[in-house]
Amino acid sequence: MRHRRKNGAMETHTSCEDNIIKITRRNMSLTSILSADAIENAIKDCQAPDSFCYKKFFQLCGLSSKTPQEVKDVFRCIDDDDSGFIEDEELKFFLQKFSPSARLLTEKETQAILNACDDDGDGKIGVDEFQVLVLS
Ligand SMILES: [Ca+2]
Ligand SMILES: [Ca+2]
Repeated sequence: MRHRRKNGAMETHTSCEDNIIKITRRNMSLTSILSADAIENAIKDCQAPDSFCYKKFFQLCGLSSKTPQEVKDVFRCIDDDDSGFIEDEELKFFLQKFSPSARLLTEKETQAILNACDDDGDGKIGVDEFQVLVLS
C-alpha cells in the first residue's frame, strides 16, 4: 500500500516536470528566433482568407534566412503534441503559433502546404520536409 502511493507521487512529479520543460521550450522558440516586428509584418500580409503563401510568409517573418537548427526549433514549436510531425490539425493553427491573434489557415491553404512539402506522402510534415520547405 505504502509502496504504491510512493510510486503514484513520483509519477505525478515527473509529468509535472515534463510539462514545465515543454512550456519553457515553446515559449522561448518563436520569440527568441524571430523578431516580433517581422512576425507581425508576415501575419499582416496574409490576413485575408486564402491569401497565405508559405514562401512569402517564411521570407517576411525571417525564417528563410535562419539556420537548419533554428528552423527545427520552430518546427518543434508548431508540433503541438510532440509527435515529431506537423499534422493537418496542427497546420490549421500554424499562424496562431506565430501570433495568438492571427486567423486559422483554410483547408485550401493547409492542403497547399501539404502538397508542396509532403514528399513521402504520409499526409503530415516531418522535420526534414519542413526544413526543405522553409530553406529551399
Ligand atoms: Ca504533431
Ligand atoms: Ca510527410
